[in-house]
Amino acid sequence: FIEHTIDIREAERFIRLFHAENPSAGDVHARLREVARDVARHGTYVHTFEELQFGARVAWRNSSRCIGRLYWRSLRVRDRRQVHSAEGVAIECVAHLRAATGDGRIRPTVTVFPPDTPARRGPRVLNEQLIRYAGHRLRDGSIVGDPRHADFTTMVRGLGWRGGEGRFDVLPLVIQPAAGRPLLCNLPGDAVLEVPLTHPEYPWFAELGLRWHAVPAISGMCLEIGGLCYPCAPFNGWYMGAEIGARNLADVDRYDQLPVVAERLRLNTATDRSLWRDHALVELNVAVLHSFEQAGVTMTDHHTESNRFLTHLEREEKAGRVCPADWSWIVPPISGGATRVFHRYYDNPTLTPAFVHHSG
Ligand code: HEM
Ligand code: NRG
Repeated sequence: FIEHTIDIREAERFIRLFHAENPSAGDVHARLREVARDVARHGTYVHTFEELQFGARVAWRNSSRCIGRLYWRSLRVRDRRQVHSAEGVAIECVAHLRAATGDGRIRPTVTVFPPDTPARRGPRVLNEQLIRYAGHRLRDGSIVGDPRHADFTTMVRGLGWRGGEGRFDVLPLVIQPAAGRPLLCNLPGDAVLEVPLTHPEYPWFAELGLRWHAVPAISGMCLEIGGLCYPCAPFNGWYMGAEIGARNLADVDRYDQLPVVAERLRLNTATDRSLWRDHALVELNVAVLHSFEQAGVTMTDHHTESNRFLTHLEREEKAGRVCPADWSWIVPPISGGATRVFHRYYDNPTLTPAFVHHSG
């Protein structure tokens, strides 16, 4: 269990950061002594709610791939560190989705489950996001649905899932408790808000039968705060339209809809130089933004988000902090050069607290 004993220097650094940014939080030296004692005795320590909330918010602030960080201070933190059982985790993930979706006015939210400790590992959600569409592999090798999740779909079928065969079937949650078998849990329909896609000018667009879920809720990363690792800390904000319109529905290895849209638009797909892909991309993205707007579901566009991000950078600099940013993730996947975030470089040091991808 040595590997789960936390690094006291990481703990100290975090406690000092918390007190530096929260001067009213009390005596830093007393807290440092307490933490050092707990780590010496138990190999771990317990965050106060205020430390946890601050740690989660700063983990968002430090997410160098995220263009949406302007509102990092408003992240809602649901403290569920007492919930260990797979059933309990399932119930709280569903409650997270209901609370975060809020009829379409999406609230950035994170739910924090128990950390890994020397005595016991924390539970995990094996899904990459709480809401994802199945990719059904047919006998001829083709895939119906989202090819990105074909392996995961095969895996949950192996665990006994008897799901549909459609293009947009929501996958069940797979929860791995500290000990014992994984639990499968179908998400109740009212916890999964979806938006059918229509286009403001082309009535035929609805016939494509495209849709997407309202809430991106990443569950495949752990939250690292002060040397502690919370392996299950699903978080969500809202979508930027291009994530759906320029990637999920457009990528050749995802829903690959550009040829379909281009054909309906009667574009010349015989030559790359007609820019049929580019034209189809714009109409698909218009449809995504229009449909979410009509459905009253929070969504941002890449121009607005690019400007907000530069406001965020300025604020961070004024506060005397470096804001880490990864150009290749920050620049949107369409019209990069038409957004201001394209035209500069960024510092990108690795900072903690942080959200980190599970390493298997
Ligand atoms: C990545 C936007 C909220 C943490 C991203 C990406 C976008 C984005 C466009 C790149 C995704 C991609 O290319 O696949 C937004 C917007 C938000 C938001 C519009 C609205 C509020 C949040 C919140 C958190 C967060 C609440 C955490 C508390 C992250 C992280 C990544 C990321 C960790 C990198 C994910 C990865 O490595 O796969 N965000 N975000 N974001 N965001 Fe945000
Ligand atoms: N591109 C992914 C989601 C990645 C994170 N994006 C956000 N996060 N907007 C997709 O599902 O398309 N967020 O927390 O809001």
